[in-house]
Amino acid sequence: MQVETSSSKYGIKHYPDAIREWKKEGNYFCFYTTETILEVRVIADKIIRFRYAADGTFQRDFSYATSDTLEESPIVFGIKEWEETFEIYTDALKVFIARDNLRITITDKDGKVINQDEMGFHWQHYLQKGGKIVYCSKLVQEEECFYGLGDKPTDLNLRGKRLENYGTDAYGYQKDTDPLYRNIPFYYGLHNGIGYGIFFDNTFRTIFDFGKEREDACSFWARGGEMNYYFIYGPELLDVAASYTRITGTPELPPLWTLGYHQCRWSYYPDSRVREIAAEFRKRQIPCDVIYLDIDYMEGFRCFTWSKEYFPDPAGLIRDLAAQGFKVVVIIDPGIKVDPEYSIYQEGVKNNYFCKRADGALMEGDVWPGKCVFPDFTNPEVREWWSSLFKGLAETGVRGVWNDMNEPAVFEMGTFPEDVRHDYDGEEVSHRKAHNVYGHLMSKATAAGMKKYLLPNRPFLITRSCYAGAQRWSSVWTGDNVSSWEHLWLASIQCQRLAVSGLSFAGSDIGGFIGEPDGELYTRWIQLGAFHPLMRTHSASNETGFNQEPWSFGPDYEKIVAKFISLRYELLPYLYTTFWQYATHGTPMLRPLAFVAQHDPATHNCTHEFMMGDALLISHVSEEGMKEKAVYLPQGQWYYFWNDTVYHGGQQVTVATPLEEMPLFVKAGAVVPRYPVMQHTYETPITEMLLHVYYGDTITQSTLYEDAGDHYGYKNGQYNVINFKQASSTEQFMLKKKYFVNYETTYSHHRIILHGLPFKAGTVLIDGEPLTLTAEHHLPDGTISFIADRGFENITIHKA
Ligand code: MIG
Repeated sequence: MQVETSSSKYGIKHYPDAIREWKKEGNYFCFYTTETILEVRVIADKIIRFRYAADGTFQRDFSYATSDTLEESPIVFGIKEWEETFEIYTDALKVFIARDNLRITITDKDGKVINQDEMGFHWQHYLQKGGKIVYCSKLVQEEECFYGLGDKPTDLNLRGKRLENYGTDAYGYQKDTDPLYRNIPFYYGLHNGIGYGIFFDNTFRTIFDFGKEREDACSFWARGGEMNYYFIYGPELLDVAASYTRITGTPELPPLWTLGYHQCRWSYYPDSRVREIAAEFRKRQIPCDVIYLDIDYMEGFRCFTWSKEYFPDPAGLIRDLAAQGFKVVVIIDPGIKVDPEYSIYQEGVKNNYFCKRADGALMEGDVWPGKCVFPDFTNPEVREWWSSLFKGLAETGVRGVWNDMNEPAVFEMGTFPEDVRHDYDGEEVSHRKAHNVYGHLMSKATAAGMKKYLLPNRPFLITRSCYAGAQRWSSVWTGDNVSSWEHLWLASIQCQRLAVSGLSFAGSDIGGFIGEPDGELYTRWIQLGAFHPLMRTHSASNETGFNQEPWSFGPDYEKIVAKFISLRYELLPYLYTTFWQYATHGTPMLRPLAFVAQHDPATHNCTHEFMMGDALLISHVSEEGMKEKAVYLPQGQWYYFWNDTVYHGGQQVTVATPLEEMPLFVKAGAVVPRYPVMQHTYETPITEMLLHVYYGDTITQSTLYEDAGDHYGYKNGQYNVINFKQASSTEQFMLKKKYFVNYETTYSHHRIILHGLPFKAGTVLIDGEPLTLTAEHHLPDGTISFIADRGFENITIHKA
């Protein structure tokens, strides 16, 4: 019997009744009620997947989010039958399923509640549109905080908010605008020190309510499709993040140059202007690796063409730029101009590659080129074709592609009407189901093409819209933001949130896309951007003629901007190592404070501070005229980056914030690898790898990963992983190194720069060999600097 409880404009809600039968097959269990079936799949001891067939029939089990390499590998699991419940257990979890109504309670091994259904799964007929709306509601636990959901421009903790996913071209969005460009139906809960995650793998419009409608309920639903979610247990939030990334996939390593500085504008043209910009960087000695070409490089905005007037010789331009150390990234939109003379349009029409309306007419809409049609990227054959179109760009020398407008955005209509048909890999669905994966699959096909034609080089892709899992092939940016202080603050939150939503490789348009920043705002934004995985200045300045380059605000600002871009380049080995951790373990590169110290409630609502990697804590300045800033430091000891003052964590400290500094701290004990300053990656071979070692009196591990920075040798083992362990005391400094090395570096030695030694240094022993420190080893800033062979294994310094 289905129970009627509430009715709304959507109709009666249906709830499952009692379990009548169950079965076990391999690692999954099915529970049958009168109409509803629940499938519980044990993916790993901390990952459980729940699927509900509302009226007895499961839909095709198919996902654009999950990684092909996801293995279902539970070690220990089983089932127990209790009077009122079934209990499925693993090594880490107990899942109780109520016999009466299918409601779920998940506890840890000791019976502590992690997550519990309120009404649990229920559904209703979508009277206006057909199909079903599928819901799941959970109880909000005591003091529970919620995180995740991709690019939402709102406070980090989502408690009390309702948000939805339906990719939208949100030009000039503001705080709390929703939805934005990306669709990431994944959130975290944190209560009583326990962290978990829920990934609702459903591509229809999804809505999440974190105790807004009813304070004690957290619910999520979709306007179609199946209730299908992965429950992921931590208890550490960072482990939840890693497991989520295991489900939805990790990226390959990007080419090192993509971690350099990117300069973009709508638009740099003609070619002479691009050359000027490049020359300006080198003349002013401001490092830069990448220049972007926005839509004006094309002939009448036709994708895969070059304007004969503005770019008569693109290969020549790109070759000359390459000689100066620049890579070129070009934009490609989904809209294909309706033009019977245009080969891409012809091919697409001939082969039926473009999206159609329900009545069979082509889906036409206006975008930059005028009237356009749009490839159906949900069709695998169309993806193949699209990938093949990148051959020309790759041969011309283009090293990266920028996918825009793929929410999809259409002038006037906003996006496609819901009746548009999509192949959806053979399923034939309406736009309601395909909307949230349109840009996702466009970027997937683009990345596949670029990868194929750029081999042996690694490709680079940046996309505006995507669904969960796009980190496997793309980076993202936060879209059309505004030159305002509030937006600087939002950029920080959005990039942190993207990082914990699987998309670490993200950045904002530095300085703001819409409007004109002043020198102070631009400088503060560069400071933040220097610690974002993707560092790109971009602006819509072609309308106003305004310039947004590092030198646009006068020499005083330029000097500081150059200092931070240079620092970014010095930190490249650290950034690259952090990327490697993300690519191999799924650990987010940016870590909100709550993810670093979840047992400390003072971190739970912290929005303006985060860690980049294991060692650096950033608390950027996002207020005009700020002279000092209060920063909360988690437990432990922290060095102030600019002067090595040591602070004790677990408290708020205040530091001065002159424009040339931003609050930046290094975790005591850490080893931070640095390169000498370069104007672009591979400018000259690295002859010395600097190791900045921060004395600490607890045992601390640090890592340095290195490989060729391009190509795929690392997949055949050509890389080095060097682990440092500092185990110092108040009497003795001790650094040990353990390594796997299989890649020949260009440098033969390290320069050790030791910060904060609390005692007078006696003799240094490098693998037992004594080194007597002289005045020249003691630098004016208080550090001790000396050289050690690349192969050193331990360094000891006794108190004098
Ligand atoms: O409707 O290509 O977000 O970065 O410069 C505007 C022009 C289209 C929006 C992107 C922006 C890009 C711009 N595009």
